[in-house]
Amino acid sequence: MKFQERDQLRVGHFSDLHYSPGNLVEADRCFGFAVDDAIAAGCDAYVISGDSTDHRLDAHSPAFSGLARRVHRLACAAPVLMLQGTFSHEPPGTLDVFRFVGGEACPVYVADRIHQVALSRGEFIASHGSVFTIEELEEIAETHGDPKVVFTCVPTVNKATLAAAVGVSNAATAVGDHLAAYLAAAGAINRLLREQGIRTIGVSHGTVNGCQTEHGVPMAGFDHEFTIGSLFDADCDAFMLGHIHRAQQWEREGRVVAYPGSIGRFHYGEIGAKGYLRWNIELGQVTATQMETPARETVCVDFDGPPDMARLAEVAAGAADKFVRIRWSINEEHRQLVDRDAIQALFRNSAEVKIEARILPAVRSRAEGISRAASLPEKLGRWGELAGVDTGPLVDRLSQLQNLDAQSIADGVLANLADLDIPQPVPSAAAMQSALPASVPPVAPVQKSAALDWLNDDLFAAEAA
Ligand SMILES: [Mn+2]
Repeated sequence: MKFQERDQLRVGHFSDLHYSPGNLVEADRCFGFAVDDAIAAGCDAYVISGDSTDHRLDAHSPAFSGLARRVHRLACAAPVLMLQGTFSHEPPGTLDVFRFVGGEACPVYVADRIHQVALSRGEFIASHGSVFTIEELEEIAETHGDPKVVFTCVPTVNKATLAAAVGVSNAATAVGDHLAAYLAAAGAINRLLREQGIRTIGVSHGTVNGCQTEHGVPMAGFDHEFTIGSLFDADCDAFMLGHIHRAQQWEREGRVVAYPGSIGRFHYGEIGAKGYLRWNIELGQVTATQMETPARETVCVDFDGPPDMARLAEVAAGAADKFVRIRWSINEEHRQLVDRDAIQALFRNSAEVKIEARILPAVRSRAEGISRAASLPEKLGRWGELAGVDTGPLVDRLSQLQNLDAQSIADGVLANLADLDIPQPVPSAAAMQSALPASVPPVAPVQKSAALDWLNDDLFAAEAA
């Protein structure tokens, strides 16, 4: 058999294919490339670690048949193991039909419960319980020959089922506790297998505490499925993970835990290369090499304010055939300043231009702290501070309004006007020319009295701005 011819075991590991009508072009270009590449490399087995589909798919959708065609192609070359992923992406039962997609040469095995499964002479033999018993392993050795690899499968855990068993408040952390206990139990069997020279592979779909998402966000918390420690406790040579769309791996004593990341780039702003993992599994010396897929290239430009057209022109020059997302935030009253058609024209050579404008509603904040001022003059003073207005003269007049009657105020104003020595009204230039002799010197233009500004100015101009 193929397995016995060489010491190393080569596995092609794909994950998070997210086939759907919307993702079909990207998913199929990338998965198609990966399948061809892995087959050309001559892998001994293939693993798809969850989220093969993006959501519930109709049987007649091109996305579903496209996925089936690729999986069938893999199964014509070597045995395939498909793991159940996130239920919202891959509703339970979605993978059932893939059991019939196996090639003439090799089966497709669907792992949708927590258990172990041996691959022996091209055939998958599952454990009855969650781990193999010694008796089961002996029986496999007798009837099928020594397994070349034993998989420990941990598909997505149904938290609702777990919540029913351990209570809602404990369910989040209980997932991690239960899985850690299971992985430790599987570790005992895996150590036995490794002693006999049998390769062991873990396959799961979930979040490792401390991993990093495709957006560069570290996942840290107590409600994640795994810790790196619990995964290494399973004592598998290789632990193949799905769920997180960014490729990353951890190594300990020649054993490796790794996410290949999603097969393609399904969202804007994802960092890191996309691909599948080519595993080379030798006892005590495991490597997982990322083989890059031709994922689409995205360009993201963000502006805090209206978009800078010069900068956009620069970006557009290097964005031919790329997927471009342009975002800006702009005040409501300035939203019309942005010429969307001009932006579309700049990026006419790009594969896609996605424009996301965030319109900031005009918020008129009231004078901060004004409510804490005790008296009206103090409130006026605070308003003046915030609005940059000298409130001195206003405070005087406020005091007059508060303390004097209307007649006294009017008398005071008139007395002030008399003191100011205001010139008489000036006749028009035409009237002056006809009525006066040519020798009369021109009258200087009247300066408006500074003291009268407060009567004419808009006192609330600053507030309304
Ligand atoms: Mn996914």
